[in-house]
Amino acid sequence: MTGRIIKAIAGDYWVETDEGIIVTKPRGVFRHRGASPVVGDYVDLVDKTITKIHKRKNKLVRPNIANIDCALLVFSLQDPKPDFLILDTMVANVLDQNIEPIVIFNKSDLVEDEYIEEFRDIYRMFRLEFVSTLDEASVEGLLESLEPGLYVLAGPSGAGKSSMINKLTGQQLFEVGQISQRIKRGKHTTRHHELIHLADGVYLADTPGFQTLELNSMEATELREIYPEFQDLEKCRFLDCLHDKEPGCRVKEAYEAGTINKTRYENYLLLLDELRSRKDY
Ligand SMILES: Nc1nc2c(ncn2[C@@H]2O[C@H](COP(=O)(O)OP(=O)(O)O)[C@@H](O)[C@H]2O)c(=O)[nH]1
Ligand SMILES: [Mg+2]
Ligand SMILES: [Zn+2]
Repeated sequence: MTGRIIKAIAGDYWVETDEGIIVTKPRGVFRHRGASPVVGDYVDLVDKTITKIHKRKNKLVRPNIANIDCALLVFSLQDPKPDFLILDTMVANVLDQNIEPIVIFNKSDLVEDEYIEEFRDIYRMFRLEFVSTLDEASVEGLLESLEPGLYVLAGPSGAGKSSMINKLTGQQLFEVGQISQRIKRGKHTTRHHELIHLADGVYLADTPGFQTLELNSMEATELREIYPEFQDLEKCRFLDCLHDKEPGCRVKEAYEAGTINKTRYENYLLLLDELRSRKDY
């Protein structure tokens, strides 16, 4: 039988199958190989024992969850204003792990409509949502727009992640206005992970992810590939162009002509430099 792990507490795994939820233990071998199953894994079961973990599409460490489809990247429009370098870093990290980003600009109640249009333009290449956790209808609209899949929510401190999870789930799972993102579940929290069922087929990891806002290690050529707006242009003169100082670079031309967003491109160069500085030349 095959199923998906939706909850894990101290070595027990709750697996959702066609025949309902089955509480299982993994075979001892997994632990020895340091390859324990995690929430989100698709697994084979024989007599209430996990015998095989299917190949993962991706896996995060914090939270320790596999096969994530989509990341809800929460940024506030105001208080604090969004840091575009952090936003671009998170988008790059997410795409690098084969996760689709949805950029959620929160606190729309604090800004004018023109301001919203500006953001809509800068990030038009991604799925965008403008919401306020103070406006129930906007959060419901967001929820209704989510396709089936496994979601993780991430974003900088103060953006409204805890407020958002509470509104999406209709439960007071997190303290609002606290730096710590610990779920209110008592003391046995460290090895407890559970997917929250938001709607038909829509699951949310029970803790905000990507606590580190540092760029993943990746090749410069990979970074280049995850900018959708670069891919739409004509080919640069050199195939290996990193869109920096190379002659005949269409990206740089588009930046100078104003068809590629200034901040997006300048932040791309910063991220590129960051990757280069990590290499020992
Ligand atoms: N005006 C306004 N304030 C919000 C909104 N969402 C959250 N907040 C406030 O922003 C602060 C940080 O929210 P919180 O959910 O703790 O953010 P987190 O650090 O990302 O988990 C709190 O004071 C919230 O009450 C919103 O949509 N509009
Ligand atoms: Mg919080
Ligand atoms: Zn180029």
